[in-house]
Amino acid sequence: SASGNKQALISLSDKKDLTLLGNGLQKLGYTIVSTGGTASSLENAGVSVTKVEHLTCFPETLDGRVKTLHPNIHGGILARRDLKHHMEALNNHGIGTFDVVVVNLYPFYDKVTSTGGIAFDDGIENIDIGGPAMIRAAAKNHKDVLVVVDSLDYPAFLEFLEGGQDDQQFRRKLARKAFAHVASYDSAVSEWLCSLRYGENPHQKAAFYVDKSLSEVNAGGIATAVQHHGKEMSYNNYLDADAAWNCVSEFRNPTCVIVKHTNPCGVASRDDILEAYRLAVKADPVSAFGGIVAFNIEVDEVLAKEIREFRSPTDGETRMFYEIVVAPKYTEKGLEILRGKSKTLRILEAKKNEKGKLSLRQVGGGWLAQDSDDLTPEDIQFNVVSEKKPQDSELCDAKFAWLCVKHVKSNAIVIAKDNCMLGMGSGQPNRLESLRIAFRKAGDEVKGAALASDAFFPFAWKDAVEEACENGIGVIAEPGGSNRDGDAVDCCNKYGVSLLFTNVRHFKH
Ligand code: 93A
Repeated sequence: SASGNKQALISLSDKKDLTLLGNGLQKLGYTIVSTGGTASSLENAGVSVTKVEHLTCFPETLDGRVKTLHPNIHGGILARRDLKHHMEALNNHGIGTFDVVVVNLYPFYDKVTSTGGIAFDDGIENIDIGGPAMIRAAAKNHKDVLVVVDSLDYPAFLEFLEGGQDDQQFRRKLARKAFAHVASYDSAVSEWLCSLRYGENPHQKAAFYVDKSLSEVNAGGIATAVQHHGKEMSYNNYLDADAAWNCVSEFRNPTCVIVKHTNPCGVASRDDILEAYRLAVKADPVSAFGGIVAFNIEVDEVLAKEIREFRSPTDGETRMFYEIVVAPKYTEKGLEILRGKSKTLRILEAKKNEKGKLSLRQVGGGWLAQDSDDLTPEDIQFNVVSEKKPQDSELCDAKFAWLCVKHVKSNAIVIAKDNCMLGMGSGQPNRLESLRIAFRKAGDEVKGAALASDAFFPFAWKDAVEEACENGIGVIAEPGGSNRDGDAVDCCNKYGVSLLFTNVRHFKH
């Protein structure tokens, strides 16, 4: 040090065994330099101490965020004792060297995992910056600076100083421990930052992890979406936004998809995106309320206004409310208008998902992995197996319904016409029930519409296919492959309905 005394820098959040440490160092003739709280504790224990401020000639500032971040501190730790110009630089600035650095960090982990949790801002304040900087500096210069981060090491460390023998192995061991300590500290911060408010329900803790294996250039999907506005994304928000974005991304023409609880409840494609949006809402206005609205084209001023103003078709009065709008792009004006819809509305700008990725799901004690379901209608043959051949428009409707049904939970039935989903039935344990729900939702617009089924009609084929035909469906698309296929064909022939087999199934469990 400047005075010729050896100097120790001590800054501890956890003051356990501080007296042992302070007395030990004082007995060995060390000058002790400390931050505010540590200095007070040492003084109370009768150990003389110099305050850091005395060296920095600067008060601890920004509520303690800046205490030790100063060249008079870090110069004293980092200077190489074997380099003349380093030591000259210290001399010129009146900086003394530190031989010992003892630091433990703000108890970030304990704070954020404490029962009842802590507010986000409190978590942030518990991220230690100055402490890790001192620890890393001392560990880097461990050849000449001893670094201690664990009170359990105090006795061995004091013994080492007393012995007066240099031992680079011991110094290196402490340095390694110091870097490991800082690394795990930073990991805890990083993990905490990816945590969500809660999981599917408020009593479930949750976190969001981004897949770093995705290539930087193509990394798309909800994980990399930019949030322009609105409340923090929740666990369910991510699930629903993902479902909406995956579905809308499949369409080539301007399309709007509305999702509720991961199922599309409204889908429409139109050259005029305003009309597509209105139709998607109208498909099921009750479900659309509080849903996620996704577009596959830019949201401009006009569309944004429509989203902001559109009134629920259920009463013609209440403005529609949404959790999230997701689109590939927004105009400045469009964004501004959407921001004005509500404080909470989450506005996401997403890039297309990369294809050919692994999809993972958890079951008790393990993981299920599979390729993502990337098949599009272009990859699929719609083979006519009925006497009646579908008209071009019917084939078009069947393909549209097929794209929709892929994104509906099994058992999935979709009824569509003129690039618009009229009704859907999802998640029922029997296909007939899904079909009946789809018809109920579609109302009386089904004449000549297309019906898509994510899997073949098995045992209950007769009821299901017959009901579809009786209800006036014009074309049915299904994978085929049941040993009752012949009966389905006969039934469609009886009613003059077109039947298409795709040989492809789109289960979604
Ligand atoms: O807020 S900080 O990141 N900024 C600093 O400059 C700084 N210097 C030391 N935290 C800083 N510390 C930390 O303060 C130490 O790591 C230690 O945990 C704590 C000790 O403060 P006190 O001695 O006032 O109790």
